[in-house]
Amino acid sequence: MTTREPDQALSVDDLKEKILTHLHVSLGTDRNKASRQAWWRAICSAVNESVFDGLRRTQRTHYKEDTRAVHYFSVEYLMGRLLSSNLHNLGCYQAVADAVEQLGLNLSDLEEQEEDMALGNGGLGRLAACYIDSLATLNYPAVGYGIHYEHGLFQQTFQDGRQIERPDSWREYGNPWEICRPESIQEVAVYGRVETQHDPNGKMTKIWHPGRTIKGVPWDIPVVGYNGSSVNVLRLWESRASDFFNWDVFNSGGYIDAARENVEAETISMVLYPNDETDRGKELRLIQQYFFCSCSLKDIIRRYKRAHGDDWSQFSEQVVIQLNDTHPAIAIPELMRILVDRAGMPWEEAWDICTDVFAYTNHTLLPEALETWSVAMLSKVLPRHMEIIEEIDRRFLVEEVEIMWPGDEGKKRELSILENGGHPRVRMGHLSVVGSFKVNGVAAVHSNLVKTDLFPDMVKLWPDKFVNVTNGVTPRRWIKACNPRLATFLDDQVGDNWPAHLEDLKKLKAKADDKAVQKAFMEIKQQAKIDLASTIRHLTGIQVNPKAIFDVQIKRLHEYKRQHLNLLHILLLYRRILQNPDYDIHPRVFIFGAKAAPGYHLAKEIIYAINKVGEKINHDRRVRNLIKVIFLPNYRVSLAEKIIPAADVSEQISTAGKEASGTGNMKLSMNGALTVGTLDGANIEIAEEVGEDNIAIFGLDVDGVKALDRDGYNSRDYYDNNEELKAVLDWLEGSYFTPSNPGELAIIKHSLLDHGDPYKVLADFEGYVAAQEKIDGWYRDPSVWAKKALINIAGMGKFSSDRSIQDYVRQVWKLEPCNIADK
Ligand code: 26Q
Repeated sequence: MTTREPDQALSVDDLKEKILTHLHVSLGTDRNKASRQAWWRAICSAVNESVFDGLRRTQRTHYKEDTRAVHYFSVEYLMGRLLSSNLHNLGCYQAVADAVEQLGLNLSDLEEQEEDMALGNGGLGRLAACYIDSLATLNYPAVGYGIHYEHGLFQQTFQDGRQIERPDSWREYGNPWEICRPESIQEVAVYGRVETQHDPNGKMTKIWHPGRTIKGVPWDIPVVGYNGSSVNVLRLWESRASDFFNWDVFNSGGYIDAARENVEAETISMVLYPNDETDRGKELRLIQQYFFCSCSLKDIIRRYKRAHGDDWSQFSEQVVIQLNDTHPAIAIPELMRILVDRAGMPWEEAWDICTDVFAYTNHTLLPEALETWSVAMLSKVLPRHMEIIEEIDRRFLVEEVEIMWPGDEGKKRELSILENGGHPRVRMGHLSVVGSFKVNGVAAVHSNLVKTDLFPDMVKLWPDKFVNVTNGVTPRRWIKACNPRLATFLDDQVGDNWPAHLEDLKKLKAKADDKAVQKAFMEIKQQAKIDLASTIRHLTGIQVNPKAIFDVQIKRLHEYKRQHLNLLHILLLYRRILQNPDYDIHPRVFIFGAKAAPGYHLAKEIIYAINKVGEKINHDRRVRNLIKVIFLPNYRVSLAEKIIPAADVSEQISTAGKEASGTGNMKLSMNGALTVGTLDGANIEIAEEVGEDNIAIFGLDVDGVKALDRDGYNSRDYYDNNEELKAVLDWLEGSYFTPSNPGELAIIKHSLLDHGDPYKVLADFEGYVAAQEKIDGWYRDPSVWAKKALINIAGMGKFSSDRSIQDYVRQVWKLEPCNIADK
């Protein structure tokens, strides 16, 4: 399996031999008794021969050439499974599949042995994973930095329709993809106090006497680029008790205390926070963020010093750090601390370096999601950083704000990094904007709102700082690996360069009218739906009709994403079917996948409601199988890979202005699903690419939402004026869906009528129903449908994460690609 010259790749026989050898020498077992788990591991070990060699050559080349590199800082990476994607990127998927088959096994079956690496919540974490794939594919020197959580995002099951969370232990029995690097351990300090000293010249120095130190142990996960040239690394830090630690206290009380503190140190990287309101502002989360930022910065500086010694003058030419939201923003004062306190650099010089190194991506406008930390807590956990943040703020207000708006105290209050009040807080978004040379949103509309609504005055100070980089997804995982039939079809239609040049898909547009092409596409979709139907049967016991429209909403559960709008439409169809035995629609299967944050009560009630309504509908013979409702448990990357190829309809129905971009919208459209969507996030750009005849847009746009907010929105008006809407909302209140607990679903009605319907569900209901009717009409003519689906695929070139990465490189990172040497 050489990664460079696929034509000289190992033969199937060689692969068989390698797999068997690893079964023997790495797993210590034999083909007669090997478990599937052992076979899977043997395959991984065989693949790793190429992966690790590519990693070595890449690191050697980057070191020799002393290249500028991007360092992607993210508290989340949703990598999913790695075997299939590594095999595809190495160009040896088919050869390994053949080898495995000759060994009497099936590669797809064995892939199911792999636990998802679910070190993230949703879009932001999956975006990081797509971006490191593209960076390696495009040969850009890059390192992903993050946290080596012991437990990833919770696993979800349903009990009587309610979400139950269980721990996720993705590496309980070891993970073949990661390499521990004890030679690169870092020490990180927290707590303690700051001492101010003055030297004889009157120069003030600050000495932080930490309360505790923690060890950061790096685990490297190789990231294989498509076509296997670069193999970059994802470096994740695990916390351990420091070696400095006082184990040798001989009295027993001290020993027990020492053991307890060790446990606390190891808690830091124990679990991923599930994006929960109730977790905001938690001390452990702050320590997690600081822990990985400090380890990563020290790692970057160690590597820099190896080439440049104590000469800092080239640092910002060699290093750029991308902050994936504000979660790693504490890296800004940490770099200042290292430069000023440790390297003895004057403040101004250190600040110039910082503001040449950091760039910040914003992923949300929702006020409740904007991170702030209490000054009290920051002062306790990171006393020196709190002082540095205050100094950054002081200088910012004097040197920038006062110059632009002299004497304007209101402006200072609005722009200050510190939010003053009884309990002052640090606004991490403000800190990130002040400390970065570029700030970007993740879709055109979102980037504009970042400028107009979130940081309007920062834009006046630094108009060129704000840019847009529309999100993208890797077509390797999201078409080639997850939908092999479609991939082969695309190879035939547009040539096989599309995985690395997704714009090639536009050649498909000219063929969208071709009946034979349409038929081939519809057969591929049909096969994928048959596969998914069997997965659904397996996971839920429910039989669905693969000829029905597969209507998919897969994403985290949140009111702004409006899964309950989808539910209201389902209820409307159910009611129409019951009221009119001749009611005619094409059969539809509504498929949901979503986890709710454990402390988000209403989100969990929406899951419960969908499950209860589904139970009723799925068992009601009067429905004549016209509609089915399926909520697949434990939505995650590997389940998305099974659902997306089978989707006919993609639900992207967030309130306009709330979904920064969305990325599932792109994955679904790439796989030939038609979008029912609002003019929000990247939906707007998808609509531009595919044309308005090929997407079902409905509802308020951003200005419409703002106008309602301005003029006063009364959801009751919609309830009173739409008889069907009223009927379905009232239906939720009774005992129809929850006979043993009447009124259990009323909370949804109340949130929409009595609590102001903050996400304008009722305002968009009528438009949504009309859009769904349009979809139903289109589906009735397979040729009309196939043409629209093909035009969707043809229009997805823009949404490759390769294009996003090129946008970052040109607008922000200024990197050069680096070819990897053969030796
Ligand atoms: C914050 C505080 C405490 C605990 C957790 C968090 C937390 C964790 C994760 C806050 C936010 C997140 C994740 C946000 C996210 O996934 N945003 C999505 O980012 C995608 C990639 O840009 C966009 O496509 C989505 O629109 C956006 O919602």
